[in-house]
Amino acid sequence: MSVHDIVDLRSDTLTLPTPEMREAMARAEVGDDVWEEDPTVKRLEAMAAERLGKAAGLFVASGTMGNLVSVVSHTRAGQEVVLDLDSHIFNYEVAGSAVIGHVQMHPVKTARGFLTPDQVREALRPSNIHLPPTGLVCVENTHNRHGGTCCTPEEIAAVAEIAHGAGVPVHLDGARLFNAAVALRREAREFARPADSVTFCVSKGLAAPVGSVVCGSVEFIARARRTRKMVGGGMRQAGVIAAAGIVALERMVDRLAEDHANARRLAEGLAKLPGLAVDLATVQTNIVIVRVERPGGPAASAAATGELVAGCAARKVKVHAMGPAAIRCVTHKDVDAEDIRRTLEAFAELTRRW
Ligand code: TLP
Repeated sequence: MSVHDIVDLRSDTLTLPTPEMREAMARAEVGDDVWEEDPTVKRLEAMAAERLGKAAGLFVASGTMGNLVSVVSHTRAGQEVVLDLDSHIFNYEVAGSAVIGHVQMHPVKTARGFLTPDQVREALRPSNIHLPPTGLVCVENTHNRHGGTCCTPEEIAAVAEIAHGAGVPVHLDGARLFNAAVALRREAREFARPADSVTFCVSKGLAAPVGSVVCGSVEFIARARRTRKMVGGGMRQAGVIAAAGIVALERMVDRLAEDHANARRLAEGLAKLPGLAVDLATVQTNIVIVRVERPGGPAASAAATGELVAGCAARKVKVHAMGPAAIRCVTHKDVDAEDIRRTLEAFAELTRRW
């Protein structure tokens, strides 16, 4: 029997805080963090920086805020940011970097969500009076829209070498960096080493209710702290939420392997059903993207996608439509093996007569 009434696979952001997190939150020692006097926030920042091998950390409200603060702190108005076409920063951050930072995005189409060194070399602008100077290169790991794919520390290093050779810094959107670390059995700091700044989220698979941490050099984090204040992210007794982030880092990283195993089981089951396609090579972590390929062309597939999402919801399984003919399922600590079985059963029932 599943312990969950509803199986919610829409995102790992839906994870609920653990009892230990609630306890830590209730007991957290706090102060005013804008005055840099919250000991719990400082502890989370120091712990995060240490895990990522950086000199300093900055607690921010969300992954979006971490990326915004990083982009704005690295660049000046009129510069260009080179990044993958499917990246979260380009697609899902409400053009914040353009609105607040006055930078232009230079998106590049990639195969697995990761820029190659050659693509970076090609995208960097030469010095020419007509051109916007390149101010930053961004990398995303794991990659959300490509289905939780991971790149290796060596791949990030190869890209950073080109960027740094041109005097351009690198930001890593590591919202799910610990998923990549667990999947590839590498240390988080290995991925962080080539990057000048890294954002990771405690609010996704690590199950804290709120927050992300930006890590980088002392000088960069001082700038980022000012930018965070500018965007309204200076929080006061934020130790109440940072306390859960500490538990997330201490206790929730290793268990991500369970989420990956559940995602794999789900992906393999879905791939066998009629009219559904899953590229199993992309299922490296906790995200499964299912393409709906119903005979009758794109319109039939789009209609079938809506029917599947609604049909799953009617069976108490929540999944997320991603684009016109794809569904995203994300595993996390509030989804167990029995929930995966229920999900496969729902999809099997709905596709039986396809
Ligand atoms: N992604 C969310 C949605 O915004 C799509 C999700 O449910 O997956 N970088 C990456 C790679 C992300 O996937 C996300 C969140 C963020 C940044 C932003 O983090 P938040 O939601 O904390 O602002």
